[in-house]
Amino acid sequence: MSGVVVAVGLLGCGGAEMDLDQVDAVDRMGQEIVGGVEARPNSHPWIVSIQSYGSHFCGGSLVRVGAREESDIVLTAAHCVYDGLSSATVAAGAHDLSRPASGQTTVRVVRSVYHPSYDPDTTLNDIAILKLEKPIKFNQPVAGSCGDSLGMRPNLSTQLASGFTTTPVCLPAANESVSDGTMMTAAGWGLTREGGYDTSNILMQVGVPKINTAEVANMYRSQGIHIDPYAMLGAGYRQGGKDSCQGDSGGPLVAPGANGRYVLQGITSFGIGCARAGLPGIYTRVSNYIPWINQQIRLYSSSL
Ligand code: 4AZ
Repeated sequence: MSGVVVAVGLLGCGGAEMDLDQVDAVDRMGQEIVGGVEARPNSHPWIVSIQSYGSHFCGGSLVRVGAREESDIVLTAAHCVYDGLSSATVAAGAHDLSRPASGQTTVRVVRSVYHPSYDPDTTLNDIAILKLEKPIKFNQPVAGSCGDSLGMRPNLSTQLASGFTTTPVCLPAANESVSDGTMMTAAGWGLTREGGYDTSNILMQVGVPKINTAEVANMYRSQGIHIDPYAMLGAGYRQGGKDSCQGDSGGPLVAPGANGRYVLQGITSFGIGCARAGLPGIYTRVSNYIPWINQQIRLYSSSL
């Protein structure tokens, strides 16, 4: 964990008793969301829970490594792996970690590689890849695609029953930028309140708009933290209340791209506290790292 990282949470979780209509799916992320809510199962089919001895500690995202409908590469945050991994596994296709569903797969992590310029003091370049012992098979609706979410294509609801649970997220174009105000969705099993003790068993999500980077830099400058405009992006609300938190690190921050497919614009990285006013969540700006990501995939994937 970085020194500046403090526990944050997806606030105001809905609880497992909510019915599906009240649960925010990724397709509805443009709407007003009060705190975080339980994710509709399978609406983040690229998300994985990274675990040590079976306990969740960070999130990650499955990415496509070539033409095959499987992947052995997960993107996560460098601070998740910087101190080394012990008996690390990833769970894909998961929703309630306390009740593994039939579509859930757990695979061992055989290697982690963090960005060579990752700086644990400034959290700059907070990105890493995990190589899995064996590839996780996709069961997505459209071969060769990425970023398909049930939430955004409700007519795929029959796929839910047939186990549409694992799909790679799309990567942004190199240096692509996200417009200020764009609504994005962060998801994870992290703390549901700042200072909380247990991470969530249930996958939660929260909608957070992108905030202008100069403004984010100003907010964090008063805390002595430098926000690099190429390497980081900030998302959240000036008044606080909705955010990612400790344990969500490494997980996805997605925005719909052209054609409606979900693009991994951010990797949950750090913040001061969780959901505090004037201190939005900071995410690794994935579009700054496309050549590095592609190089790691070529070096480490066995599925190419
Ligand atoms: C953490 O400690 C952490 N609000 C992750 C995300 C945020 C803060 C802390 C952003 O892993």
